[in-house]
Amino acid sequence: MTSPPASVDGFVKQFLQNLNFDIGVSLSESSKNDQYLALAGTVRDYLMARWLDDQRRQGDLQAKGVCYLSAEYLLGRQLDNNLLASRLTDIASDALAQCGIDLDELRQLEVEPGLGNGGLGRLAACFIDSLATIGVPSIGYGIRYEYGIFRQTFEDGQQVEQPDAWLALGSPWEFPHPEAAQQISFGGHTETYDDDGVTRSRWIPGWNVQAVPYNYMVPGYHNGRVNTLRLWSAVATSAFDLRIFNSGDYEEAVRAQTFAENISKVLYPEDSTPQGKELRLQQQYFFVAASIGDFLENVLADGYDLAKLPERVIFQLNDTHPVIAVPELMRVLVDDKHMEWDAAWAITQQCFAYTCHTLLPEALEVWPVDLLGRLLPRHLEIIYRINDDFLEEVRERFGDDELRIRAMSIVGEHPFRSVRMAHLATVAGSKVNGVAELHSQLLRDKVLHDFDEFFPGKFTNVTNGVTPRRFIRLANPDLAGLITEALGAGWTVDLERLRGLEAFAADPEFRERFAAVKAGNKRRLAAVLRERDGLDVSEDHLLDVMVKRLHEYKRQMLQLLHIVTQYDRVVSGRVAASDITPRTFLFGAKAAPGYAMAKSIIHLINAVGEVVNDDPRVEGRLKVLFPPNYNVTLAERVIPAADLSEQISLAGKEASGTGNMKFALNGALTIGTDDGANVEIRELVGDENFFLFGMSEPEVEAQWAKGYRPAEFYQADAELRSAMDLIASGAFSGGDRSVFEPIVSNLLYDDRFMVLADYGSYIRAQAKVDAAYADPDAWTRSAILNVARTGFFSSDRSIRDYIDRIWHTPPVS
Ligand code: 26Q
Repeated sequence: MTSPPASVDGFVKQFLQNLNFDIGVSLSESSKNDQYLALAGTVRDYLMARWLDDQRRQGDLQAKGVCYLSAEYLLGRQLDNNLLASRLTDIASDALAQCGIDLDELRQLEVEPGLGNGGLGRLAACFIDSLATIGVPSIGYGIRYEYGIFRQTFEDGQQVEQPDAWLALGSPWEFPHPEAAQQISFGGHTETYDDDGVTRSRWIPGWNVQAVPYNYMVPGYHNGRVNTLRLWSAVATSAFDLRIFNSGDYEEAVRAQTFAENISKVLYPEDSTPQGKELRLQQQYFFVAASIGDFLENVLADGYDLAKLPERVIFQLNDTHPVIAVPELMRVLVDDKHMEWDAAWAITQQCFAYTCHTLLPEALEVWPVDLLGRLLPRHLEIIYRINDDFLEEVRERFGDDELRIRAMSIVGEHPFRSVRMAHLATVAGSKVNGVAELHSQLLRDKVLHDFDEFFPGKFTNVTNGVTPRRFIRLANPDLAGLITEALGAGWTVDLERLRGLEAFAADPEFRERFAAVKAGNKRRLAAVLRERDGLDVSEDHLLDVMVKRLHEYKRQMLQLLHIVTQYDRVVSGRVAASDITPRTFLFGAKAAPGYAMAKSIIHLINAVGEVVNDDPRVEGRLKVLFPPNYNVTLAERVIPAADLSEQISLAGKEASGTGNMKFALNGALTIGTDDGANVEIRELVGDENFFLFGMSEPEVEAQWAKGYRPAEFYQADAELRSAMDLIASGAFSGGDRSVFEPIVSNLLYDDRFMVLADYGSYIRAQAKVDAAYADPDAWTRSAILNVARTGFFSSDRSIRDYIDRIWHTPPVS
């Protein structure tokens, strides 16, 4: 295996060869996209030898490894990351320059693979980066959606969704392996049969599809390691449509093909309140059955003794989306491999672990049994048996406490009989973890309390993290340079070393340079937004950023009420425009297409922006910017430029958050509630470097207990009343009071997420922000301390916690 030499001349040669022989064009005739594809091919070729080495090594070693099962991977652009990991950035840049090509221009051509919705999908992407960097034997398994998360545009301020055809211009980072396809079955019925005196069950499926794996390289950072991400794509089985074809029904044959290929067609853009759609369950089973089959047949050596499976693998379940893997492994062991039920169950329980990412009851996945029984009849039987055995044990322990038994059952009865996937995952998993300390505690105390009592020691915490490669090195090269100058190299893979920056916070010259980096990042962002969206960022404003999915619990409305309050203060004459701290409020958020309230809030943010930005009375001191289609690529520009990070969910609702970590690590100060990982951020950076506001989780509970009437908060606070009345008056909807009436009524009479209850505290905290920003040097000092003290949030640390607390899969060298 030749590996192209890591020299500029070698790179030029390989690049031109790729351009000529893989893309089929000469340099002078090539388009920018041709050049991008050839460049990607060159980087790929360079990584190839290491990749093959690693696959061989992991095969030879037979060490225990991780199969990370996730329905989403929100990867972001690949080129830059792969250049960085393989130390090729400068070489590639020089080589392209020799060919008269600007690397930066080619970077912009890559369409990011947006195969995820938000935090959970991005976490999976950070984790596979850390797994490769630490050197843990591992495979990421998922779905190769043909269309990722929709592209968002605005028409008259309202969200419009466009398909994300991310594969249209070529996909240089993937390697299809049709020869390694798995056949995946659905439907049909089950039967029992006599096998030499033993009664066994078998599944007679109704239809099949093929799962074709596409491999992606996951290079470790500067360690010569390359792991694999294996994403499955659905195609019709030839046997299936051949039969119909032979019957002479050509149209039906084509329809059958479309039906099969629909399975991996599109990512579901909901990230809570799952709709229980059949196609979604098909996707879930499709990818986990293919992954388990692939692992058992292709990763394990032939004839491997499955009784020892727990010594070789842990399947990590990224939320409940892959939980149907539990009955699938049982089916394979019991029906196909003829293992005894109890032995198979003991193995299965050791081979799975479950990560929960939510606290919202409506986000807990359930599948109606009639749907499950139709699509996966054998799996439903297996789930029933697991549940019977489990409830039997519960009875033995707690007696006939019917209420408790009903509460713990894997099969629920209301509003219709359905399988509770979180219960199945909890019963099956060797460990169950939440994603931040507070979240894990609330899981144990509330959501899964009975299970914690029943399975002592099963529950644990692994606080989320983010990869410093993408979110510091790539996104913030100037800060990375400054850190390296101060601390030397090495911090990228040992992020606790950032502590060393604490000493520099007292150094005026360092502070000046740090502030200059921030200013440079704002300039860079301004250039991007001008070019991308025609937006104007005032570089001398405080840049106040809220970027995340649009959800009522995340409370974009609270920030909007702050903006409207500031605006109202000026136009009502309560405050002189010249006394307002100049701020740019930057939003980025996609709403699930079926989530009407979320879409309406997007509309209102845009509407407020239209009015506030153009009102001369504001003297340009308040700007609301909402670039559409917030994604990983834009995040990499926005986060390093931010001064203030908005993490303002109602306490007890945000499981962790990971954007909060990215901002702190890039030197933004946080205004936030005591929720998710904010709690840990504040503990680390110190109260004086964090703007805390709002009720704590116990205070929220107490407020509910004594009865929450949001209208009372409205009545009691003149500024709140005035801001709400302004929205209700039609001031942001051309005088039409009906447009935003549902938002206003919802806040006044329902307000599930207690926006009005936290408003006063939020406004006071924002005043403290303004006061603090008035002393730029002190602000910078706080920002430096945020960077210095948040090295804990590297996803490398998260992965080490998973290894110690859950997986027990040491890195291999
Ligand atoms: C499930 C069934 C059907 C359709 C969609 C879904 C679905 C898809 C995605 C449900 C949930 C999600 C994503 C959830 C998510 O992103 N949760 C976030 O996970 C982050 C990583 O742990 C946390 O930091 C966030 O707090 C949490 O909201």
